[in-house]
Amino acid sequence: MTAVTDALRRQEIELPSWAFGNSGTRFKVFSQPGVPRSPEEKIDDAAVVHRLTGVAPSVALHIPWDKVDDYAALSAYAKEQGVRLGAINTNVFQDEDYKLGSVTNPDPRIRRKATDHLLEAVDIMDQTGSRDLKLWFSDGTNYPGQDDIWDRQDRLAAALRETYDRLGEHQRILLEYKLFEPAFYTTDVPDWGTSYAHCLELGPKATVCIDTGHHAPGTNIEFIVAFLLRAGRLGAFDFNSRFYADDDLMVGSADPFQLFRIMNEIVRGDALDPANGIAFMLDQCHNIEAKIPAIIRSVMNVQEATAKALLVDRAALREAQQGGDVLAANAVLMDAYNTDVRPLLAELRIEQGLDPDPIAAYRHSGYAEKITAERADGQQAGWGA
Ligand code: PSV
Ligand code: MN
Ligand code: MN
Repeated sequence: MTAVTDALRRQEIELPSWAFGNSGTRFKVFSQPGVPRSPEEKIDDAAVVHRLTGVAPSVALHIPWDKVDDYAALSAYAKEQGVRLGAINTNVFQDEDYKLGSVTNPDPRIRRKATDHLLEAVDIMDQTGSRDLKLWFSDGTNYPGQDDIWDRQDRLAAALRETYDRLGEHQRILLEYKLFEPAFYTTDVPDWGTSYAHCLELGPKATVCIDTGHHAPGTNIEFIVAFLLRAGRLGAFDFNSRFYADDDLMVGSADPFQLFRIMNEIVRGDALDPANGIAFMLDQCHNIEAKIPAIIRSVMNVQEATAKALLVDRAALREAQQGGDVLAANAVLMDAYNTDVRPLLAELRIEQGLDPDPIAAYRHSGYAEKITAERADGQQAGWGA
């Protein structure tokens, strides 16, 4: 059991700055009282989540939503709050120029502008000390014949190469894929295979980011996890839940069994420890629920799935697998999944000096009332912008 609790104690989950701001759908952005008005206030909120859960020590930034004059100062500010700055996310999807694409746009001027933004993000990483540059491209086409698929791949490869060559020794690219949306006919990085192929071409500092909401329904995500881990090219997760498309709901809320199966492959591949380089990030929007407790809930859901995956009896599983005992092998996994790990996690929190119930602790903390009073006038740039 100590191996299980040790692993849980070392677990790290990165929070997205944008999850704290207002968000919505294409139909309506709903505003909530007390949302952060600045990158500093997003960091304040993330630090609260970390203080209550003990496992969320870093915050991913999104540029330009989190643009500041002095990133080293922002990094120092985060440190003072007890957290650090994590991945830098780029934004080449919210500009008139990008209607027909960013780095794959047929117009070389627009491609230059988009690539310059990626390079600027690496400059920012130099100042924040971030390791990861997360790239998600909304690029694609809506109609057959609209543009040349092959040429767009060439343009993408050129922009990625330029960006890759700008990386420092300890920096890396996380190349995220998404099946569709906003493009509806072709997407230039639609799946893990495309991302993986570009990463292979680029070199060892390029790895794949799996956003759990970015697949066709029914896709076996844990297979992708196993494949990429084996190939040494899994860099990160963007965790969230979906029922239909890119729903960005709380991770583990729609299909906790899938989250367990993913974490089971992570444990199988010995990839949980932060030292092994996989970034476990959330990428969620809390359109109708209170944001900070929703993020706490998400962190707890990841912890619960992880604890269950750690409880899998690996020796018994291997024995059943090698003996061809299908039912016994499946039973080993199901026994772990069906274990109630909440008492174990509550105990672990008490041992770490935390409240065993982080959501109740948040409700009693008065923080929600405090930010509602203090941030009466604000809406920070983000999905709600
Ligand atoms: C858009 O689908 C998206 O949700 C991607 O998953 C990115 O990671 C995120 O936005 C932030 O750019
Ligand atoms: Mn994502
Ligand atoms: Mn998404």
